[in-house]
Amino acid sequence: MNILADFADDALRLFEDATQRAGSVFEPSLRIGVAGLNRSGKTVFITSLIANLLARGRMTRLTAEGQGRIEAAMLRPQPDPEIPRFEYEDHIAALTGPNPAWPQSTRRISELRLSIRYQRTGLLSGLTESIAGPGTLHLDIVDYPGEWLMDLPLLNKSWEDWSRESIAACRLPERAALAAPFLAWAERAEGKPADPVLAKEGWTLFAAYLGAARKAGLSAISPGRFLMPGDLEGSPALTFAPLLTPQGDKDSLARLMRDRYDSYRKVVVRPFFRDHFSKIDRQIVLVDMLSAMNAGPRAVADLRKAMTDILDCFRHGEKSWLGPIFGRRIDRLLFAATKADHIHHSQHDALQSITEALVRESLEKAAYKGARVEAMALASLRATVEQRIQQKGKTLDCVRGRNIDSGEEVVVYPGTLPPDPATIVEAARRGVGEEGWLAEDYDFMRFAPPMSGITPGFGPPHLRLDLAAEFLFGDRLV
Ligand SMILES: Nc1nc2c(ncn2[C@@H]2O[C@H](COP(=O)(O)OP(=O)(O)OP(=O)(O)O)[C@@H](O)[C@H]2O)c(=O)[nH]1
Ligand SMILES: [Mg+2]
Repeated sequence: MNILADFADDALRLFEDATQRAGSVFEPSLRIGVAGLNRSGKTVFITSLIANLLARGRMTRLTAEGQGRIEAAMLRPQPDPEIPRFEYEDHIAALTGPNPAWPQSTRRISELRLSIRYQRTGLLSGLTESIAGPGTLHLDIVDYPGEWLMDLPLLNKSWEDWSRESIAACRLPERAALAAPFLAWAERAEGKPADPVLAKEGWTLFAAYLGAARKAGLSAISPGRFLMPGDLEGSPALTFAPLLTPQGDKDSLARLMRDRYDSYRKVVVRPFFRDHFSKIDRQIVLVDMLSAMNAGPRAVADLRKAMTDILDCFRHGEKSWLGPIFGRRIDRLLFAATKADHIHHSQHDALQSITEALVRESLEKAAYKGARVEAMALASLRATVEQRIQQKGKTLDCVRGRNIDSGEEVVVYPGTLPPDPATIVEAARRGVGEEGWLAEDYDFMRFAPPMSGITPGFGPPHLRLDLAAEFLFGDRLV
C-alpha cells in the first residue's frame, strides 16, 4: 500500500478544508462528531438535539438561550452536497407522531446543517456587531451506522494482527459457541490455495458469527461493514475472513484474504474516516452503558474492549500516519451514557462515574493535550417519568413509561447501581461471572417514545441535552 501517496492526498484535503473555513470568519462552522456503536442512540440524539434547538423551551441551560440571546435557529443547505441529507423531518415525525416509534438502524451516512443566529456578548460585541451584524454559527452534524466505527481500529492493524486477534476473540468463552461453524471452516481452510468460492464461504460464516455476537449484546465486532455494508453489498472487498495461519505464498488463500483485507482498509475504511473525522471540531461519544450492564460483566468487558480500541486510535494524534485522519485537533470530547431515563435521577451520578471509569484508562494514555474531556448521563428523548412507590415498608425509586411491546404503562424498579465504579470496571476487566447489576425489573424495560407529542415552543422532553449542547458549542455562541 502506498502510504506516502495516501498521505499527500490526505494533506491536500486538509488544506482544502482549511481554506474553505478561512473564507467565513464571521460565520464560522463547527463540525460535531457524533460517534457511538450501533444502537447507542446517535440518530435519536441528533434528531432531538435539532428539534430542541429549533424550539428551545427545554434548553435553558444552554447559556446563550438562558440569557435570551438566541434569535433564531434554522436548517440550512449542508456544506457537502455529495452526502445524503439527514432525514430530520421523517425522524422527528416518527418520534413525536400519534404512534411514536424509534428510528430504524441507520444504513448509510447522512448530514445536516443547523444555523444559529445569536446576539454577541463581550467587549468587542458592539464593534463586531456593527461590522458583521449578529453572530451566526453553523453546526454540521453527521450520522452513520454505528457498526462502521468499529472499523477505525483496523487502520492501525496489519492483516496478521487482525487475523490473530479475531481468531482469539472467536475462542473466548462468551463467543466460542457462536463462532463454532466459522472455526470449523477455518480448520478446513488451512493451507488451501486462493479460491474465491472458499473465501466467500468463510466470509458468510464469519459475518453470521458477527451478527450472532451483536444479537448477544457484544460490542467488539469488526469489520463493521460485514453487518452494515451500505453500498458495498456483495463487493469482493468485503469478502474475507480471518485465518488460523494468516501467512501463505503468492497463490494461497491467505494471500487472497490479506489482499482483500488491505483493500478494504484502503478503499473503504480510510476514505470514510479521512472524509468525516478529519474535519471534526468537537466530539461526543455515546455509550449504551445500561444495556451492557444489564447483559452482565462479559458484555461490559466487551464494550470496554471496543471503546479502548477506538480511543487508542484517537490518541495517535498528529504525529503518526493516522494524523491526517484526525486532522484538526478535537478540543472538546464528551462521553455520554445514553438512555438515562431508564433509571431514576438518584442513580445518574453513579451512571456517569461508571462511564468515566470505563474510558478513563484509555484517556489517561491519550494525547488530548489541552482538550476538555467530560462525561455525563443523558437521555436524548425522555420516555419515562419518575415515581416513588412503597413496597414492604421500603421506598423504591421507580420510573414509569409505556412498554414498547404491550403499549401498557408500566412502573419499573431498575435497582441501584454500585456506588463504586471500580466494582464494575474490575468485574469487566476479569470478564467473569454473570451476575446482573440491575434489578430483574430492568429486563422488561424497553419503553416506547412518549405520547406527549410536541408542545409549541418546546422540543421533545430530554435529560441534560442542553448541558451537552453547552459543552459542545456553548462557548461559540458568545
Ligand atoms: N428510553 C430511551 N431510549 C432511547 C433513547 N435514545 C435511544 N434510545 C433507544 O435506543 C435505540 C437506538 O437508538 P438510535 O438513535 O437508533 O441508535 P443509533 O446509535 O443511531 O444506532 P445505529 O443506527 O444502529 O448505529 C432506540 O431504538 C431506542 O430504543 C433515549 O433517550 N431514551
Ligand atoms: Mg442510527
